[in-house]
Amino acid sequence: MTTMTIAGAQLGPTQKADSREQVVARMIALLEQAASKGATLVVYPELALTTFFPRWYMPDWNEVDTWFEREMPNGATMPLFERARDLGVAITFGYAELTPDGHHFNTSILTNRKGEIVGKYRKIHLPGHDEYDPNRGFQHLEKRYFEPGDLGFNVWRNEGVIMGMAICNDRRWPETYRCLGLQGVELVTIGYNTPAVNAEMSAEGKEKRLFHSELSLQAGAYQNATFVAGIAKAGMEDGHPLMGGSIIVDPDGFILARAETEDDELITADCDFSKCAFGKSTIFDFARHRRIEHYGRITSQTGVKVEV
Ligand code: CDT
Repeated sequence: MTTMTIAGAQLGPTQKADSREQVVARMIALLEQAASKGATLVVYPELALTTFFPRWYMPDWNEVDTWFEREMPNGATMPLFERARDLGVAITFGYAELTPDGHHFNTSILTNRKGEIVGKYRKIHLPGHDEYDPNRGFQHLEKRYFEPGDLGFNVWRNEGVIMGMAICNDRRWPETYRCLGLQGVELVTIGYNTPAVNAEMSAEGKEKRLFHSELSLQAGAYQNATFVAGIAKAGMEDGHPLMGGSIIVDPDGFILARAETEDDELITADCDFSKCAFGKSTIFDFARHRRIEHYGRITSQTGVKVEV
């Protein structure tokens, strides 16, 4: 199969008091809308089942763990998996994962059209900080609540398409897309929760943040000749604004679909995956043009070293 209608299910805000069951009902409504438009894959945001809880400082880990899922699917999400299977729609969504041996990850799963999980990704680029920071306008405690992902950047051949996942801040790092591009990726799905303002720089607002998001998603798509779906959780959540701006991008970097609201909103794009071949066999034919003998610093050095 080389063509597929992809749906991005942007979610509006989810408040602290909202239950998983309430959110799953909204996700199912978007899934049904997607199926009625012929979509066979629905992409949901990062931490889709809850409010973006890393904005809250919690000293008590028993409280922290209430935001995590111990198994997937579970009682709350089973109706989503079952409806997706009945409609024949693959899904991908993010959630906070607590493993049986006590590890905490910011995770995303991918299913096939039978509702079976075929892929899992654990967020590698965790932004923010790990202790309460009184100098910030609000907290972003991902480094406190999650460990860096331990699964690497992988791809799966799912429903005839080579798919890879990344989560939110990963979309700003070219290494993310290139690790997937080197495995022939044709669709990268990326859920996100991006505050509409910068906690450390009050002058940076939504317009610039939306630009940076689009810039990153479009560049990642073009430079790796892949489709990219970047799908937001948006709107005023617990009194804190999250930007929307969900988009689906083609392998030339053009935006095929864009969300207009900061609410639950479905966007769709008809994706012809044969379009990935041109870039992959010409300007971004990695085998012919990459010069890995000069890229050693990428993996041997983390921070900047000025030596001149
Ligand atoms: N969820 C997530 O990764 N959000 C970040 C915000 C960065 S500001 C600490 C993002 O890159 O959108």
